[in-house]
Amino acid sequence: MKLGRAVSTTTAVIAIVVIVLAVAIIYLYYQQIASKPAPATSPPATAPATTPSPAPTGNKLPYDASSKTVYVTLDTRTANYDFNGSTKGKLVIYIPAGWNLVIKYVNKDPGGLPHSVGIVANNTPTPKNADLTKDGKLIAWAPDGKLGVSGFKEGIGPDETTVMEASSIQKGVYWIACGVPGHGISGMWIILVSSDAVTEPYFVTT
Ligand SMILES: [Cu+2]
Repeated sequence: MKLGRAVSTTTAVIAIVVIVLAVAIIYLYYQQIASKPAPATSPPATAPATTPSPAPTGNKLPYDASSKTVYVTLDTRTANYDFNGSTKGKLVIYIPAGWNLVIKYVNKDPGGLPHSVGIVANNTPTPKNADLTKDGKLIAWAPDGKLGVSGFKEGIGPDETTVMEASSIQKGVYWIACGVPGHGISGMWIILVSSDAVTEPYFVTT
């Protein structure tokens, strides 16, 4: 009886020790898991989608600050009524308010059409008339020569060059357009912005 009880007691003690150890091991095991950093459940934070793009600085245009004059060279290089490859307002020229603008225009139209260049204080967002002088006030144009406004409508032939000079362009938004009948309404116009917010002339294409 005594021996049996002793064995039984020893067994019980061993069992308790085993249980305690088991509990301790399990406890330590879960402690270890808990101490590990939580796995990432989402990708690292990236720049928010709403981050604004840097403001377009545009492409600088040559100018002379002392005479407040901006110099632009335009051409027609396709048979699609373009200025420097752009049509329908997709080229925008920005100049400081009140400055002068000199445009050298070269007609390289491979289709051989005559073209001109002029600044129109437009009263409609896009050309509505084949005759652009009916869509606003023409404030400068070339060729002029002795032709007057008819120079704007007749234009220059292929491979010819003309120079337009506009003085003290008041702040506003204008078209730079071809005055040969039907060309403006076909897309041959870009945009000129004269603004107090502009300190150095530049252009953007869209
Ligand atoms: Cu034209």
